[in-house]
Amino acid sequence: MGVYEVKSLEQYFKVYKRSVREPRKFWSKIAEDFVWYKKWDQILEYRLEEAEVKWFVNAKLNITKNCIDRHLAKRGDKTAIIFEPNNPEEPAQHITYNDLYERVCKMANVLREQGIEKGDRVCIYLPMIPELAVAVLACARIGAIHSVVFAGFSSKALSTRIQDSECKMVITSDGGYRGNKTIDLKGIVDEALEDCPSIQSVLVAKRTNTEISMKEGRDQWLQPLLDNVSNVSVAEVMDAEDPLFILYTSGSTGRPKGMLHTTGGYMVYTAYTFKNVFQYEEKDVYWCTADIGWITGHSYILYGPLANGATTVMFEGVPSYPDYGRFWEVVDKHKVTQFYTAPTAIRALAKQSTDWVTKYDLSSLKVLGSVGEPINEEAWHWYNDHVGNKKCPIVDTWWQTETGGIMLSPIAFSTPTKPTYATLPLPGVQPVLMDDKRNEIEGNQVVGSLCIKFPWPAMARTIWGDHRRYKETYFSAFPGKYFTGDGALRDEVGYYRITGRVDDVVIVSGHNLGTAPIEDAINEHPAVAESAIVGFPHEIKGNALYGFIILKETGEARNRENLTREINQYISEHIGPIAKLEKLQFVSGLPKTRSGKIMRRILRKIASKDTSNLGDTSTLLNPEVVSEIIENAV
Ligand code: 6R9
Repeated sequence: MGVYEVKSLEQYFKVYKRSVREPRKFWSKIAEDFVWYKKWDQILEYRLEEAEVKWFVNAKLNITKNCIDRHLAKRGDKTAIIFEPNNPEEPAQHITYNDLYERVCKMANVLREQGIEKGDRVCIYLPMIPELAVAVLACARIGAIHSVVFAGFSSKALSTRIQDSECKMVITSDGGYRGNKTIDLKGIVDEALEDCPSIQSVLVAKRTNTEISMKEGRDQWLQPLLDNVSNVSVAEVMDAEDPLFILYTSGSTGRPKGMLHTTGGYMVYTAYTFKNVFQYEEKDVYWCTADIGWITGHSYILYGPLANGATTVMFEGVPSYPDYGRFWEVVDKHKVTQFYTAPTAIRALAKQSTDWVTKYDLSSLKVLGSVGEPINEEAWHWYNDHVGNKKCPIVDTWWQTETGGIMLSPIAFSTPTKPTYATLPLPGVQPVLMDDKRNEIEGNQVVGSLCIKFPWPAMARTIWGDHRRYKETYFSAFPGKYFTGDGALRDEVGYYRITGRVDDVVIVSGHNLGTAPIEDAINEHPAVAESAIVGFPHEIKGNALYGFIILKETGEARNRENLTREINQYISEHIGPIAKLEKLQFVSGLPKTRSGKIMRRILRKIASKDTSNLGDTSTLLNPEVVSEIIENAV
């Protein structure tokens, strides 16, 4: 990957141009740096109209050879994974590349012994403990397709996902810790499996020592099986296009989509983007706070960092336990150099006193990252000022489960950052903005629907079992292009800013209003902690705006009428009077997905007084706020 490492803005532009002019040569050069059993016959074959893409055609490899084995000679004793437990009193574990090799080989042997073969689907429903990383990599080693389901999902959500991909096995644990809660994971699995005939066996890791029931002939404790297998295991020879994993996206409507990622392109892309965006160096300690149940964890806790021989932190807990200083305590303790988290976490922490931050020594930090949703200006500055001490570039990384890896982002130390902007496409990524008539919008200072017009190696290849849906969802709105579902603006120098999902645009009296900038304006009011704006039908204006607003504790005591007036004043000043709120409701929380995305679909229904069919709210992080919001709706 050394060839196209970016170390300055000038170099970025050079590398980027090359990647567009000769994408095949560009990616083949990068791919040279990996271990292949056999190299490709062709770099790329594609027909985007048909949603068909192949990278590194006929190449053979195993991704775990690249993430583990090849590091052993030079980095065998280097820490691959630092496991930081939920409870700060419990010692952290430093798992070296040698340890990881042994643990993955053993796990791979257990899976084989249990009858798992190449191509079989294995559902992994585990908390953020080392067994999760090991299970994922063990599947990859033997060519089984892992389907990790976030261990905060309900039994219903779990069984839907197991059924959809007809998994043969579930790997779970007796329980999981999350802050001061203990979650009965095995109980949830038992309930889910009442409805999953494809499952033949369940392996159970021990974490909480919770009393659980084991079903005879189906369930087994993992540890005794591991104790009885060899610590070497031959890696399966995989085709570059063999499936590596399925990951379900939270999709706001309809059935969850099982995005399928394949092996070769995904490996090359996640490794290259990790190295460049975060500028990882050999002695660095990198920490991404996501859960491995999300794409961010797949690509940037495990595969990308490990392919680079990095030290990656795996954190079991939550930012608020045992107190709001936990993130910073962990940064200090492990001397974290790159820290990658989500705006929702930043906003929650920014609500607390900065004493939680200043209490710890954060001087090890070099790069800060953001992912998952647009980062509002206020959160960006808080992150920059208080965490980065104005010395760490913030890489605002825009990408999706479907894209497999980061697409738009500053490259640390090269790309000048700009608050709320994901800035420029990474090398190899060709974004375009499209108008409603399906024309590409040229030039700068424009807004449109964000599409990608050329394939990149980590793109999802299909939706498991439903290629037609894949094609319809992503390749039909703008034929021949991948449609992201997001809107974006391109500023005067060509920087991109994601304005939110395209369906978050509300047309009020004929004006297109993105809800994100309005929320930004509102969030600048000192009494406001967070807000969500949706449209609802209005007799005269077509649509009007409904604001759901969470106040900071200090704001609670203030006169609500004055606040309403002031907030509208802020909107007027920042966006214009057209964007004023028709209705405003103060709420204690917003319905969010487990990955921290506001479920606007639900808010839209409430705002439209159509609460008859809210869909499945059980997978929300906080389903209880929904009834509170409905009760007090205006
Ligand atoms: C990686 C991940 C994808 C959607 C995406 C967009 C939003 C993610 C963002 C961002 C603005 C960023 N999103 N990163 N919006 N700025 N830096 O989050 O994948 O869970 O599939 O979500 O998240 O709307 O389309 P996923």
